[in-house]
Amino acid sequence: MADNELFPVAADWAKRAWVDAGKYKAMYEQSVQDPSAFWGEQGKRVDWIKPYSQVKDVSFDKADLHIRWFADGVLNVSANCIDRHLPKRASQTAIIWEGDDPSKAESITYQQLHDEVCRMANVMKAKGVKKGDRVTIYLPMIPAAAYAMLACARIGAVHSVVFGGFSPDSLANRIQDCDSQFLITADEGLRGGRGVPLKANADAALKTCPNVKTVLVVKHTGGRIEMAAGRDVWLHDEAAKVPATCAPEPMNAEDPLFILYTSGSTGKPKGVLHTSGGYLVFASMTHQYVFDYHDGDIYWCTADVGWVTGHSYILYGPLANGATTLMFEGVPNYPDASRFWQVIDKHKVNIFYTAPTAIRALMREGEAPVKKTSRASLRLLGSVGEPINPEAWLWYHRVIGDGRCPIVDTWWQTETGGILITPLPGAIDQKPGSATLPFFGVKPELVDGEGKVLDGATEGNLCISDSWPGQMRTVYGDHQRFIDTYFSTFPGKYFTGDGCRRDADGYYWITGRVDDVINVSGHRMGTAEVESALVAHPKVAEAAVVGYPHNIKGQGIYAYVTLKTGIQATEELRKELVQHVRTLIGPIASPDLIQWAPGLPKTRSGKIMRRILRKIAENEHSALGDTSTLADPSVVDDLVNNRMNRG
Ligand code: 6R9
Repeated sequence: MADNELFPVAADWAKRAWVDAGKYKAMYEQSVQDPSAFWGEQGKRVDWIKPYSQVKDVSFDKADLHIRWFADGVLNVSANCIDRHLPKRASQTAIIWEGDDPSKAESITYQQLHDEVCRMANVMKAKGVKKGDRVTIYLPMIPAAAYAMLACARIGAVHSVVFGGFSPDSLANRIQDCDSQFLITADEGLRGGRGVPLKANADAALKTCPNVKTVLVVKHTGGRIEMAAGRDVWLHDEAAKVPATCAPEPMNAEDPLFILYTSGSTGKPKGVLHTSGGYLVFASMTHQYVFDYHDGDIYWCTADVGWVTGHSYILYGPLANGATTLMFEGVPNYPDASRFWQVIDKHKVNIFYTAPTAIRALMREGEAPVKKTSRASLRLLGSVGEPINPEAWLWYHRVIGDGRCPIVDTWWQTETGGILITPLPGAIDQKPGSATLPFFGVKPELVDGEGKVLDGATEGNLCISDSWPGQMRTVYGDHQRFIDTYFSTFPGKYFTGDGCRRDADGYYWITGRVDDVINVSGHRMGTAEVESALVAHPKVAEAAVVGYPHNIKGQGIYAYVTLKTGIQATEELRKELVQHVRTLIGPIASPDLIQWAPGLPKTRSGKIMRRILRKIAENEHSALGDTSTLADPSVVDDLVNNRMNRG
């Protein structure tokens, strides 16, 4: 794709949008020249119980690392997402819920949201949950998930949402890591017409979580489940006993709001910790400007609340802005490949935000399922989670948006809390495949392997050289790991783990992870996690996992497995290993391909040379590079000759 293929901002967009090109330049300049003045002003977009007098207090120096924003301010996030809208919006729809079953939908007004959140908050209080306690949420995409998160925010409890697709083991690890004693789950989830046994999974997880005292269960499908006496209670029973008002707890700006676990290149998933004030200011501001959100717009983000995109752009950003946000329980291809577009017509969606993997999967179905819908309400399209290939971008633009809607390709991470690099639709010309330019206050830098900052058109490791209010504050329970992971590779800078190219126009093109993290359908997966699941199988001696290009998922999971001596490599065992990984981590971690490896390429000091394994998986045998430093170069020939056909 030529760097100069431009989709310029349309004249009507420049006129109606919050920000046009001139304003972007002026605001961006101010935001990086004088961040304290800029954010001091922007911080006023949320309501403070006690206004802040300090704005930015940050050091990226690893000897004195600290990140504080609005540090002496006091606020409550749930009051900002609900109560302050009530005078004007009590009867406006806050959440449109669209069920997996197309005949099921609900509209929840801001008043109803208030009442439901207060009841759930009161139930939690009655069960002993206090400010600062961690609460784990393992729910499907139903309104109760939003109530649960906001109820935590209301009473100052710290939520940790665990994606409903994770296994009992993954759930248990996350409960143990933050020692949460309160779990909110549902009888079952529903996706594509099939039940997801959430309560049964939770029961299995809790076998190793003796500290969990209470499980609050939401009745959703009505499926049969076990209720443990003395531990498990139904939400509807408990909610009937408490009032529908609950005073919001005054919280310091730097009090934790939530923990969200995410995969890194090594070790167990990290508990990314976000705090209250800066996070909310950043989520709400980015939601308004990036999606050019105006009063009355119907906004739909298709993510799951189990991921950061669901936190910032289904819940906190939109609700802080008094928006109508759509929450979808189902999947793009159920009952058929037209579902997304039908939902858009049904609810007159104006702004639609999804992931490249969904676009590519739907693109494969052709234009017919799209063209039988009108999509006339659509004004803006968004993309998130992984690089969007220009072909998918152009299809999204031409077929879904009928050539009429700008596309915001938003680059960000769980760690960043909100969008950092993106076009603003009224200000920045788009190029298919580029996340374009930084948001206000964001200073990207590309550095080489030695940490030297590279200028002009170039390619390197993407770092951010100064803080923004939505930045994560620590890894829960392990501040040293926070420093080591993000601030040690390139001292004085936040290292994103992504590679990136900058073109002659200063546009950023994310090229993917440069560490051992792979991105499968927009979900982050640490190769180390999949490897440790594989080697936990009694027949496996050793395993190495890498990503490879996959047409729909972006990256697929390619596993090299060495079996223990005397174990037969059979098709059956291959299936067993896939199932084993699904059981230990969850379906998103299923290896797509498993290659039997009599040996793995290792250095003489015993390190697996992943670079070589990656090249073999990518089918780039000619680019294997120097293999002479390997302890046994002949293993490479075997791996190349027996490479799996990735189809
Ligand atoms: C929001 C989210 C973060 C990683 C990130 C990068 C990739 C996300 C992207 C993108 C290219 C985009 N990523 N958005 N790559 N273009 N627009 O996805 O958070 O789950 O933490 O993943 O996803 O590699 O480092 P998270």
